[in-house]
Amino acid sequence: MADYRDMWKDLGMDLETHDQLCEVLPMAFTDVYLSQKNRPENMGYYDFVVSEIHGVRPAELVEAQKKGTKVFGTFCIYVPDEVVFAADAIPTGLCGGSQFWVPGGEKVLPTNTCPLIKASVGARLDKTCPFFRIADMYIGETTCDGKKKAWEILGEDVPMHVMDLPQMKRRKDYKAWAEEIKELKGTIEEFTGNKVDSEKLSKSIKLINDKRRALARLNATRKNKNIPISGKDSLLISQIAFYDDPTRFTEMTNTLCDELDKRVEEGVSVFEEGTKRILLAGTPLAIPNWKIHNVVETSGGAVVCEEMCTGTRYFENLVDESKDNLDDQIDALADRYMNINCACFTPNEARIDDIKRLCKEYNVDGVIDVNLKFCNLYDTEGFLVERELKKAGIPVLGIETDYTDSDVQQLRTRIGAFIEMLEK
Ligand code: BJ8
Repeated sequence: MADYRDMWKDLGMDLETHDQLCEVLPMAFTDVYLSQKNRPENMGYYDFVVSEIHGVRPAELVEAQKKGTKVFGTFCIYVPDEVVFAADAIPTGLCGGSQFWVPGGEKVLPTNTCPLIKASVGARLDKTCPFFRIADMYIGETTCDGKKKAWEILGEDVPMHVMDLPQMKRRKDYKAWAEEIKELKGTIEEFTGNKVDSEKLSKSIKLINDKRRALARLNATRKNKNIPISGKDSLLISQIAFYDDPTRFTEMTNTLCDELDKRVEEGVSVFEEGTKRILLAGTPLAIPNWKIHNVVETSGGAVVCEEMCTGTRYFENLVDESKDNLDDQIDALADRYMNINCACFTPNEARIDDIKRLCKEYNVDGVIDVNLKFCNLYDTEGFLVERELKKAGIPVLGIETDYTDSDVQQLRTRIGAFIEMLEK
């Protein structure tokens, strides 16, 4: 990575501790990613973004701030980026996916909190992630109890706006979410001093839809018999989508898709014929959490789809682009976002329908239902997911994991046995 120490210092980061993180990340990346064979050439862009993960994009955000642009940090895919961009501000995803940050979170949170929350809080309080330092305001949401309480702690350290996400999907809940989006718009307008009008919102709806289209195109290539890209690489792209500049990201992803389409035409696969096709369902995998993909793809399986927030929940369904006034556009945003099926909703049968549909679309041999330790929502919903998949004749394995490496061997044994069972 180039030298960004001055920027990190100006951001008030703990440089000494941050150096430790900078030492381990490239090793993990080399082991998991660069060791893969026959990767698409255009993965070079994403490799570069990761190699400069705490440099290039943070530097762009800092530059934008110098010109008066505000940066908003987000933690959940229900938060509409469109509204932030429409106020000439920049959103950036902040979910923490590294064990490195977990102890910092545990200083203020109960140990039995999910690692995603602990890492996110630790990254801020320990001052070891530039993105967490750069964001002028955080946008939280009331999805799970752990997050709700974490916002109160983070809110003592950084301006925080919390969106009240309904937990049912009745008509009145859609209306309530539209009201929350309006309130968010008001907060952002006040904080940035910029007005959101329907023209700007229309542009940002198109901007984010284009990103979704590119991701959908990428994922469509994974439906083929010959799989032109590994699950690991696809996951990396999803993770980068959360914080990269959307215009550039869309362009680079479409360029990659051109290469993947060509691979499909030529029958190129990164996996051997007969490799079992696995769908991962469950809790999100924030960067640099590549553990399960790595275990699956080094145990004779191919991850072909993620029914996750770092997967289909992020890019499926577009916002209606035909609306031309603010009220209708906000309703269209509410409609699209309320169609995401997170386990924080009840009832949530639509998520099970999604998984079954995805299994068909991606021609899946088996599902691994992944739960981040201490996520009660997905853990509990896992019972219904697994029961319904079994009923539908789809083999399923439920696993629980965290961000440590302590369970890798055990996961290898269980996932290896599952894949072997699929082969019989
Ligand atoms: S839409 S999955 S990003 S809430 S894993 S913090 S739910 S205890 S991340 Fe999530 Fe939005 Fe839902 Fe997606 Fe809580 Fe569970 Fe932790 Fe979670």
